[in-house]
Amino acid sequence: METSVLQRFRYAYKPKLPAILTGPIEEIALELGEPTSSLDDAEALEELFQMTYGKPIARFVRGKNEKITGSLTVGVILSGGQAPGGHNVIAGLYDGMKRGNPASTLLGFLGGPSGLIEDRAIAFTAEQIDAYRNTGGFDIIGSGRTKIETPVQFAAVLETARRRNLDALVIIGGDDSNTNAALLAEYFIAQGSFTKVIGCPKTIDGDLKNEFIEASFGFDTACKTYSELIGNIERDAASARKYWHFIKLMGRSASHIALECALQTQPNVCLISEEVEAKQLSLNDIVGEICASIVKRAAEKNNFGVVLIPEGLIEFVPEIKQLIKELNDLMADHERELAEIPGFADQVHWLDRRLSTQSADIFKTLPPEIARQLLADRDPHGNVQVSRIETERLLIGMVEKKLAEQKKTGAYLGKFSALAHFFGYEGRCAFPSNFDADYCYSLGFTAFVLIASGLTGYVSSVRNLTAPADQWIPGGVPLTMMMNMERRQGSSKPVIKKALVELEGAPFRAFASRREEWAVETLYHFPGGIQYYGPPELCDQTTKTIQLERL
Ligand code: FBP
Repeated sequence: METSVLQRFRYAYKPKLPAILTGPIEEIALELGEPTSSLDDAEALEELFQMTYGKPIARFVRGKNEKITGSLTVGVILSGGQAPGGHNVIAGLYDGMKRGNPASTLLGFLGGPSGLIEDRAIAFTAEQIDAYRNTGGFDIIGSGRTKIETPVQFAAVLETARRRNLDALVIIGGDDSNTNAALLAEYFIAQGSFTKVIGCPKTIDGDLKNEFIEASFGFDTACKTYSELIGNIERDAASARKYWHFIKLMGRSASHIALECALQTQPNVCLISEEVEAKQLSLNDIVGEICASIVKRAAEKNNFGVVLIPEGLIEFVPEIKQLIKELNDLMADHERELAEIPGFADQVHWLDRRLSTQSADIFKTLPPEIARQLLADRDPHGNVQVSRIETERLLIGMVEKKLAEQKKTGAYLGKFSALAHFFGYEGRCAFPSNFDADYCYSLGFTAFVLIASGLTGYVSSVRNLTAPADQWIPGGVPLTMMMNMERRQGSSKPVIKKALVELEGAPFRAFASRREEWAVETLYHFPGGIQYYGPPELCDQTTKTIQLERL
């Protein structure tokens, strides 16, 4: 395979590790704390996780660990959307296993959870691992979104684990995949299997975090990639002085990415879905906020600007949320009937008679292409695929209309010309920043120590992330500690709680304290591209979000 110059340099990069993981391997011992409890719904979860509930937090200390040098067979999967650094989790796990015992084998199951169900795997060689070190993407073994949920699927995974003689399975994924890891850990013990299960916190969305998981990997690189692009667009906007750029940013549900990019680039407007929901803002209110900035800037002859829109916004607008809920139910209950209705107009007519009056009215006022996108296929979890809904275009259309009305009354005298962008896939497979490269390698290595020490039902955790890497604190957090019960597709299910943007949190407060100024003035920030080589303050810093959260 031909390689770029940067790729060759990145192959040679040696990820930094927490100090305890760099010493003699047999001196990494475990220290277990007090029993833990779940976030909420302790009784129900204790009942569901009779074997694994309430385990103690694990940390590593210098001491004797006789188990660590045993030979192991471990399987690993990448699950869900790509996030920069996945290859380094695998490399860290592989290197840890080989340091423990050169005879150990790491199997990579292909295409995500379905590779486990169907038992499709490769045994990694040193050459393969070397060809993917410090690179973006999940192409080393691929990923997938299949959910392991039916008894048949659980039994198939158990069969794979038995056939392959797996000492452990590492699941690299987001909240749903780590919920699956918890269920599998419990199931394996209940079935008398010795296979351990360890999760790793992945997602660019940044919504798998809590006191012990300070960040999900990939968030740092993805935000830096988007922020570079936003900064470039801001400079173009300020140079050409003729466009308003509406930029939708990935993040299925939480607005962490939009918020972090706003902190890095200081746009004129950044919408935060969690605030929209908390204040029960309607689409018209949101359009009003954008127009207020446009009108004020136009008065200073600044007919240009930048608006950031979180991908999940549409689902947080109360009236649209209700509409989506009704559509989801109708589409689930009448899947066949609806599919047999030939034309879009007839589908709308069919829905119109079944939606509540308020939802039907909203549905009819939406531009046809947006209405069509709301009816597109759901993901395997039954969610609307928000990355396919062009919220940025919906808002541009509504803003245009409102400004035209304001022009008639003389309240607005400027010119409005808008361009729509969507940044999502551009950031998911970038070369991991030094932070993500180091963090992921440490997460993989930590997963190995947890496995070798005989733990199951844990997520690999590396903390103290705003300090230099040698001061990071590796360990394990029981998966049940991060869980509560939530209603999913009509019934109460154990799930790892998604971390949304907290309106009382330091990152949002930092943004809120500056946004009025940004809305009127041109105070753009230009972070530039990710720097991989140079002084640590340029290359190793993580996100503003984590820096503010850990102050
Ligand atoms: P994960 O939660 O699996 O990490 O994926 C997140 C994400 O990148 C979202 O930001 C986005 O909405 C979604 O994946 C897109 O999914 P797909 O890759 O299936 O188009």
